[in-house]
Amino acid sequence: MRTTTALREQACQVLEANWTGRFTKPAPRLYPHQWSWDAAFIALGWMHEDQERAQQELRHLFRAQWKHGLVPHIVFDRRARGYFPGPGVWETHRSPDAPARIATSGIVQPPVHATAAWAIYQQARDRSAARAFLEELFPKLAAWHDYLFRERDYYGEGLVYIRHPWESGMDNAPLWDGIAQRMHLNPGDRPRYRRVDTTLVAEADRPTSAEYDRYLYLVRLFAEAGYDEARIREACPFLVQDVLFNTLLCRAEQDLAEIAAELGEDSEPFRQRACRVAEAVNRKLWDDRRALYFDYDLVLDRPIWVRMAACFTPLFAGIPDGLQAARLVSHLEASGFFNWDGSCYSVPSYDPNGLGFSPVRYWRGPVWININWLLIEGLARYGYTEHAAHLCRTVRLLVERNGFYEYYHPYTGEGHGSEQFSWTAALVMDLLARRPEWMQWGVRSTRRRAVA
Ligand code: 9WN
Repeated sequence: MRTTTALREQACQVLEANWTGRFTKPAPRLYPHQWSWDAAFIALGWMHEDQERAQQELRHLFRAQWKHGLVPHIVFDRRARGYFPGPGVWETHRSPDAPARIATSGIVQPPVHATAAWAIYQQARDRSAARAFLEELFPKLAAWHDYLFRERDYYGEGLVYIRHPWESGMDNAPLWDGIAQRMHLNPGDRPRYRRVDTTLVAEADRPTSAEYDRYLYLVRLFAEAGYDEARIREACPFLVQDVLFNTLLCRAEQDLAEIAAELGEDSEPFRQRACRVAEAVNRKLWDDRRALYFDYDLVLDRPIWVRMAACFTPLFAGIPDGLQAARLVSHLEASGFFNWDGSCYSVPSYDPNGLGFSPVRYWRGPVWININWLLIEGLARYGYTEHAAHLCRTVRLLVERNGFYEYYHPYTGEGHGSEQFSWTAALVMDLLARRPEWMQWGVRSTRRRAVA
């Protein structure tokens, strides 16, 4: 057993090692640029250690914001090499909205940024610097959310859509299998490329080549459409209203309302938008019979009945009412996602009984710390403190025994993907700082045994 101080220091060393002087890389070699939702999670760790770096993380990302508000999922670092697909594949110069001097991708990731900015402000020791930071970021965050509602909630339902699996952050989740199968690629549609990821980590951990073909097919479609959202909407075979994305947007709108109020701005429009998203998630994505939230495929006009850990995350934004929350928690316990008895490190990314579950392949089963962090906060929000504490202890066990990996085997706890993964370290730092009693090694669950 390590002391809390030792664990915190080790986590901090991971962030320090991945700090480039301008932003923090998600991982030393596999991800050498800046990623959008990683930046927000990483800032949640830095804020306990170095307020300036937490602020710098988000500032660096928003410097690459497109003119119409889009925050790109990758901001490329000119000095870094060794990631595919790089700027030459994205061809963002085809869009009049892309920044002229900064190379970026042309898709987005879940909007966790207002949530991170508000948390940084609340934790800040240097209040005046934090206020200046909030004032600077507020219009950019508002423009980012405006872009999402304007371009991605085209039908005015209160739900935004994603147009690429990478936009969900859960790249090869079984959620997308049905859509991938519908994307019949002719020989001429299959882009020629050489992957780098499988030279850096085990091939068995990563998405397959067939999945990559489709990721790149979509990127080419976007580039050829000049990143024009109307043209993309017409042609794109992948248009999904995702539970996790909309949940994080709902929470981000709540946090943007807090920021607006703190700055003396009108917070009402943000509160109203948060309520609209919550209502729409409950109206369209909640399945009352199955007691779970499901993604919605806009192309086929039907739900995607695939059970991911992300299907439980509306708890994080306070979207379910008390009864729905109780049913969600019962479902979590009954389904194999959550185990009091230690038979599985909770919570795996995908249903352990689901078709195609894999304990090692990326978003098809392994435990990811960011999803667990969202569930911990969501369960705590509704008063399920024993459940939240149980997850905190399993997170601690995973990193203590195996290190700060990108993801973990749910049965052995073995680390997979990249080592020295930044958001794993950052979110452990956050839990150690804000949930110290739950992160205590050896504190037994008042209900049943923690993972042993
Ligand atoms: C593609 C950086 C990113 C995370 C994503 C994760 C993975 C990229 C990749 O790494 O995606 O965006 O190359 O596999 O799935 O959630 O933001 O850590």
